[in-house]
Amino acid sequence: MKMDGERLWSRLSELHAFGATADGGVTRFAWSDAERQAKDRVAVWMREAGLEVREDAAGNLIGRWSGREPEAPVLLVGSHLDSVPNGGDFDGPLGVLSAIEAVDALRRAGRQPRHPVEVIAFTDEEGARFRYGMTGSRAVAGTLRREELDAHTDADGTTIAAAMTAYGLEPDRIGEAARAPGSVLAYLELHIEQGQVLEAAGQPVGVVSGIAGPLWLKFTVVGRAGHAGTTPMPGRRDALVAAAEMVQMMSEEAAAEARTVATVGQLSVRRGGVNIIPGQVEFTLDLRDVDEAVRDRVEQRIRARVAEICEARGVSCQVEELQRVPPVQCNEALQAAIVEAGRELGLSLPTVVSGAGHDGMQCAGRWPIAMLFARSRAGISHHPDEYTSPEDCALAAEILARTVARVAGA
Ligand code: HGY
Ligand code: MN
Ligand code: MN
Repeated sequence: MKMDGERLWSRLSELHAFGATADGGVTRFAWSDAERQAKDRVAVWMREAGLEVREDAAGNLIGRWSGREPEAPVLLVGSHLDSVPNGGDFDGPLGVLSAIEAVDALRRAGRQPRHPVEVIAFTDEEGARFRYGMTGSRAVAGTLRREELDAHTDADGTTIAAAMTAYGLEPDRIGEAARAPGSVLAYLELHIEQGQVLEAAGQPVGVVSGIAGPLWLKFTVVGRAGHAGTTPMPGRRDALVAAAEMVQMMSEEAAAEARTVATVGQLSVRRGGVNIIPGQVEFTLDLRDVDEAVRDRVEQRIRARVAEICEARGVSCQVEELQRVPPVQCNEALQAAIVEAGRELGLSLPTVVSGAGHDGMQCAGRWPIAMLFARSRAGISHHPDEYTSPEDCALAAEILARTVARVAGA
């Protein structure tokens, strides 16, 4: 079975054009024109690979290969095409394009799977626009409630529902994207590692054992605005100084644990001015651990210390939960299938834990999921410098193709 690594590489480069930024990254938000253009291009490639293409009620792009038993449970293989602001070319697209190459390689080898295989490009995996995320995979898992589409808004106050409507979808039909448990055999995803474990081990590909769960919280700190020149330091209720102490504390609380990570990625001063004491500050926290009990313990410590800082500085703080995704373990049998596929190529794949969240987390309770990682240079991701070599991309795609053949019965 021969993987067309060159075509995979050229298609990865071609997708860069959709949402390209001035400094070499991509910004391709869910239900945006850039995502639409990328999906239209990928749909052509899906059809060229002999797939029947459709978009579901959430806007997930799906290419179906019916297989010998069209009524059998479906093997879903894919990733996402949306990105973070100014992200890289590999986070998501590598998994979608490799899945298409896997189907094409199997077809060219005259193989036909027993189970239907569906290549899927989930929409809104990153959650970059609405600070929610994995919306397309939640819809497929059947856990996304219609009212959630009105609850999350972007920086302009546009709801997910309004963005979907503008994109040509009908939010009221979101339930039609759900897959009945039993209708899906498994979900497989090839993704870049976005960390440095594989590179440090000198390994091109790894099999994922578990995925850390992201908890996203929004903190709104309210103090008292005032004149920067006439207000003495004692007695100030400076919302930004309080927030700064909280941010420092959150980083310290995470660092005190073995694997917990905490990131404050967004912070804004409401009606801020050079000569105004900040009266209100909003910031986000992304807190993760592969062990949910540890993550919860750190979360409670952070909440308690936020209250202490409020008390000490005479400010108040409102905490809003944006998303809480439990960590998941990948299916053992599927991991073994990936390891076997690697062995066919003379590789003994290392096992890695995913610090990044992925769409499979939303489906883990409904059907088995598994992932394999391709090495990331210097572990850089969510940045224009994100890079995986053409050789590593092609090798990982080859292992994905062999795993698909094994699992789908081709
Ligand atoms: O945030 C994440 O871990 C993923 O990139 N969505
Ligand atoms: Mn990402
Ligand atoms: Mn991703």
